[in-house]
Amino acid sequence: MSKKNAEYDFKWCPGCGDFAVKRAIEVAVRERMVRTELPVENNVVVAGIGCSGNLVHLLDGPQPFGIHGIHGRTLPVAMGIKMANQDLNVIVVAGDGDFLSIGSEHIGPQALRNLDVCAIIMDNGVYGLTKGQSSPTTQTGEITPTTPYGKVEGVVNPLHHYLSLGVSHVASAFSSKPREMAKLISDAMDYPGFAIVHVQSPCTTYFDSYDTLRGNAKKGIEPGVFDVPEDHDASDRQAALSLVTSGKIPLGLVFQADEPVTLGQRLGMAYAKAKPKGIEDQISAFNV
Ligand SMILES: Cc1ncc(C[n+]2csc(CCOP(=O)(O)OP(=O)(O)O)c2C)c(N)n1
Ligand code: SF4
Ligand SMILES: [Mg+2]
Repeated sequence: MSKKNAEYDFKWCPGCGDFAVKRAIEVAVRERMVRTELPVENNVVVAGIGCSGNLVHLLDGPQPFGIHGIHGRTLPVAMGIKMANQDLNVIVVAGDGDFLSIGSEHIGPQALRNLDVCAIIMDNGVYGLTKGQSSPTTQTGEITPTTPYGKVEGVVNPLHHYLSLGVSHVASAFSSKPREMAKLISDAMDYPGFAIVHVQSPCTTYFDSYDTLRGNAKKGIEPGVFDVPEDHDASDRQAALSLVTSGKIPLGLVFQADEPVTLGQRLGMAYAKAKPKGIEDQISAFNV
């Protein structure tokens, strides 16, 4: 993607929504670097496996740290990084398959811990990298290589899922609105706690959903997204739940818990209560 960083080169298809997500993250990271005067090395990108995972190669020029790790395991890796150094700005990037299918078991525990990371999920309703299989956000009945007679399962509503699991900060974005997305990502990075920005990021090759999201008057298709109303109270979980079950996808800040206590703070409080043991006590703890 970058002439300046040829060694990080990779390919996305023309029109892939992930281009806009990459740009929005770059804008948000650059803005944060200027505002906080922290170097690029203060940022770590933890990527899942998928077309979306290529976002680990972020900026032209100096790069943030990056781990292109294991499919579905971005959150455990991010937790390890955060445990080693609370001061790092950890950005998780993953696809709908990576985060909501194989990786879904990690969302609830990290919500309960309030792991202080910003997760950006690129939802294209499909497994893009492996050539178009159905994902948790593929519509029921959709024909894909793994569902030749139509998908038989129901569909995950990601925003509802995050709210139900107790994620502290939930925002929703669309790759056709990169400026708004950059602001939502910037706010999510600043938020002290588990923040998810769920992005509608269409796959132009296997499941082009631009028309269903943006709408297409010529084809008689209504937009599938709407802006979060200005009077929406993002601290109200019930209001957030109503918003995400309206039948269309809200774009903007959906929910934000007030005064969150992060995992780092919780551990700090627990450590303060710990009574350090001498070496003899530690060894005798292993005696049977
Ligand atoms: C443990 C494991 N299982 C399965 C795979 C194969 N695999 C690679 S990417 C992927 C799905 C990617 O879909 P998604 O996360 O939605 O990313 P996208 O390519 O759509 O951005 C799968 C199943 C893998 N690499 N590792
Ligand atoms: S296959 Fe889909 S998700 Fe992957 S790069 Fe192409 S358009 Fe993007
Ligand atoms: Mg996908």
